[in-house]
Amino acid sequence: MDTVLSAAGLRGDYSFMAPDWTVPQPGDYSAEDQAVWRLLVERQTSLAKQFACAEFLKGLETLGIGDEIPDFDAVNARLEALTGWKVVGVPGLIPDAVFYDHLANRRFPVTVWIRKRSELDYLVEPDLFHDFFGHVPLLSNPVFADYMQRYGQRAMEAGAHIDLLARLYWYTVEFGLIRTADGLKIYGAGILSSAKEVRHAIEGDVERLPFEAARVMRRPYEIDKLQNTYFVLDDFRQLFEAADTRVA
Ligand code: HBI
Ligand code: FE
Repeated sequence: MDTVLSAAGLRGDYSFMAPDWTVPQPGDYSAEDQAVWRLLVERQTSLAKQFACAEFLKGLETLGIGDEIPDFDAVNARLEALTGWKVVGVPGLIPDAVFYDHLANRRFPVTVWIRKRSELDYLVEPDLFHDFFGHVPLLSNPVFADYMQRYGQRAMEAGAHIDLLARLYWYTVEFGLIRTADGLKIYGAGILSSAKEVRHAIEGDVERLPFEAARVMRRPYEIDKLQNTYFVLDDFRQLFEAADTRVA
């Protein structure tokens, strides 16, 4: 799906972007921004400790993601040493092709603004908390980091088949589950950054299917609602194979 960019509908400030749509991280988050970050981190970290895969929790710790809005440069110093990835600031949603190009070059776009307190449980566009807390920890895991780059490379050459790859992203990077020695765990950013979806994905009356790339690519998805189908990995290496599945 191509992310339609009607600047009118988007929240961020797109007027100072570099040619690659990046912007510097603001240095002046308000006390209210910090308070909203802290509320979200405390809520989601306690859920993650119970329901997230070990690799996610290890990433939170290794990258020092805690009670204050992370400094991109400080996290990048650690992240680049681990997997060669870095976080870049963006005003919000950016065109698919630009997004994929960043992934293909081990740059993860992170929205630089954070939601309002009134949006604690839901907001339409991904904000700083969803992008950073949800997506960045697993970029410290070598296998997942390799998958994300390979995904970006494949998406750039997908052409008409981009919808199939968008589904792969949706059912893995955003809403993926994984079976572990400690039981069913979460690795998807869309779940880990959501208050409601964590228990719904693990304990809810939903469909949980074994991960199989061709089946994932055939399964449409709906945004803006709790999912009712999840795909379950046995090992992150399956993702890497999926990224190389020939799409027709
Ligand atoms: N832009 N900033 C940003 N973050 C995303 O996660 C994002 C995007 N643009 C497009 C997009 N995601 C989706 O279409 C992915 O499937 C590519
Ligand atoms: Fe996301």
